[in-house]
Amino acid sequence: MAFWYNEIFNQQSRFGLKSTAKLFEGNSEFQKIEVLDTIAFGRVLAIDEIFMTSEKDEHFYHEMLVHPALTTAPRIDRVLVIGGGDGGTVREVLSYPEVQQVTMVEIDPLVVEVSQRFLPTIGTAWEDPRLQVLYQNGVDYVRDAAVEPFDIVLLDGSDPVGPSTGLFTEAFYRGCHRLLAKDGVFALQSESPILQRSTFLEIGQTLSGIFSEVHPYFGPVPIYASGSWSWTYTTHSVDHLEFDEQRMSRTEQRCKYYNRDIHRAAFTLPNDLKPIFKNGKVTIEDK
Ligand code: SPD
Repeated sequence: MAFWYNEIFNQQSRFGLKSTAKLFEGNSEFQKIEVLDTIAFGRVLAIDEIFMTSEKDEHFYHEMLVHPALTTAPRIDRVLVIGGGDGGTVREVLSYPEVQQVTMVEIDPLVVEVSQRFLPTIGTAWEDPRLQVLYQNGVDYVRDAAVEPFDIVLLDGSDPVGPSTGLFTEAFYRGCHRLLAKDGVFALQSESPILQRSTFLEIGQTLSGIFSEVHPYFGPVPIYASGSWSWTYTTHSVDHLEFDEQRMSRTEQRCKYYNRDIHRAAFTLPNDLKPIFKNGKVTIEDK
């Protein structure tokens, strides 16, 4: 018997998916993990009753998190991914032959185990020898790891509740900055610019105290609150609109959503954000 599975957001809105089966439900030491079979989006991963990813819309989120940074950074040899336990982000990163090493730091082994079992079309790069998966809290890793700098740091976490709360703090962003090469790019998911506007703005404001340039960008993720999502690209020196032509032309041929026109359009600011994000600087008077 089909049933509705709802994500209730801040007790203010809800998004429901008609589901035909619950394929998995379990609790790790950190969170509740579920996999549903849904009519509209195929298999869906939910954590603490928040939609994380689905077979049919995951490409919007993963392509947009990864490719703006990887098509523009001067070097992409070493990449750090914090979170991303479903495997979609590292799959996109490892599509670049230039990438030599990817370190993925995921707090919850059960997310990876469940994703490998139930979402094999999302995590298709688990066996890539360039990938190292560490099960550790990302906050501790970026504070303590004694490693060579990374060319790219990507944050693929959940909303700022439960184990992800620490991923929205200045201390965490400073840790990412510590591990990033001087001419590197840090890109992160930065919540809905509509329903989580104050979180989205706070992320930009905090990053602007650490990095020289902060550029939010936007796109659809149909199963997330409001469907309208943001990511933020932050750097000291990289031009976010200047492509490595070879990387871009290969990437836009293989992606379902991302291409150079989407890239440019995604960084276009709506009128109400123009006074806040000017030339990579952030000025917030009223959230
Ligand atoms: N509102 C949900 C935000 C989740 C962002 N990360 C999802 C993980 C996909 N790899």
